[in-house]
Amino acid sequence: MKYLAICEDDLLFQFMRKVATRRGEVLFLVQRPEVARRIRRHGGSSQWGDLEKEETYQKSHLEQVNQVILFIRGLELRSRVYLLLRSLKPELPILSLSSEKETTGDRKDPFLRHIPLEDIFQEFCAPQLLDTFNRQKVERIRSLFREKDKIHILLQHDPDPDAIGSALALRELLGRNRPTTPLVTFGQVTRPENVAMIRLLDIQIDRISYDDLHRDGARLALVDVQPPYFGASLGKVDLVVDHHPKRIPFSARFTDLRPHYGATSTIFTEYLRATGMEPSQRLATALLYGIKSDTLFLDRGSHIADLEAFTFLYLFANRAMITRMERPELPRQDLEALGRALSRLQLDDGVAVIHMGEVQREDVIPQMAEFCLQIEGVEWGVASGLCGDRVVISVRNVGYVKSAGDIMKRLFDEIGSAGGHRAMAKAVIPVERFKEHFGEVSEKVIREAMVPLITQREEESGND
Ligand SMILES: [Mn+2]
Repeated sequence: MKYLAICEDDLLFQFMRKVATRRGEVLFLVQRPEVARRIRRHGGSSQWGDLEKEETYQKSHLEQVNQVILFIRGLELRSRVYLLLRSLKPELPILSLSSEKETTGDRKDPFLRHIPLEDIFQEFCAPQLLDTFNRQKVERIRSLFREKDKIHILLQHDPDPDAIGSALALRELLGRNRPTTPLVTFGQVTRPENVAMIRLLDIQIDRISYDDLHRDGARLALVDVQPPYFGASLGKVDLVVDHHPKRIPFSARFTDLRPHYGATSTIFTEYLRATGMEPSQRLATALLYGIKSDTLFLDRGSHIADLEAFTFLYLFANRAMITRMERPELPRQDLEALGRALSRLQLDDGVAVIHMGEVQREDVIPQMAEFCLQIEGVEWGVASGLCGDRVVISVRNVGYVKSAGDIMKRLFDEIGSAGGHRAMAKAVIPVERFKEHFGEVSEKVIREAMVPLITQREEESGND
């Protein structure tokens, strides 16, 4: 392959030096003899001449050239050189570099490729700038804590994969471990996928009370959430790294908020990359799952940064394990309880109600409610079970119907805790209180309490 690089000075040579001196197949054609000499002094091959004269190209053996790289900044000279080249060799591939978007030659010329210089910067220099920016953030984060400090990494009430992945990454960046830097929450992990995640990756999340947040001088770091989320004051907050917009003001010693990012895990992946740390398989899996679930597989509100972080993590992560998290398995005993319940399944107006009796693991209940939605004609899935001394009821619907959260609140808020969103809700009621109120814990009782509220038409049920 023979390349001819046509340029005004040796800047292009500096860019291409590695290729140009190693392969020796790039001839630099410049206008001034001193530039040609400079290129030769650095090991390149060069010629000089008037770029607008045909004889210059004859001397460069244009007939043997396979490709031309054109790097002339002035638009007029560039156009004249382009036209001359075209008249000499109509099908010669030309790559043109310039600061304009597209100017040289004919748009329809199939053998002309144009690369704006800004794209080259974007591709190769911008990541470096981002790296130095992130490295500075990491230095700042590390300087926040002293060695003997205990750090609580506080997550939202029902920690999700993005928060969990981010918390693990923060711990890694600080070079710390579980005892000195525990993950804490005021609530607990409930979604089956997230329960599967912490089980498969052996992640411990401790429940904490407001009173214990700063016990024994413990420091406080928040990831994927901001202090106002918690309602009550958290005391002194050292760090907040999040991708949600700052709606309510708060103060912290260090904040890094990037609302245009799809996931907090993306920010932490950038931190890790910038410091040259290779994530362990466990950490990469957690972060990858965090990005994947928060962006609905790079769909919702995602950013090019999410895609780059995803690509980086993909190599290190255990993808088979992510598949297992997304399809959490049912424990055997619970499967039997489920089989019995399914055989009795009765549908009322698109509502499937299943009572599983005693279950080993609470997360099979929401999993079951979700499963019910896959049955033909079902718009609502209601699953319940007994976990120790509590009745747990989980509801899922197709989303464009009444609010599941409202119904659960109306029915169970007085005797237990109940709530949720339009499409998913949950109630937890002490068995004794449930019995006092409904007589017994059975499918029949739950069906009779819930189905009328679900199927009642809006106008009958008032304005909700
Ligand atoms: Mn998030």
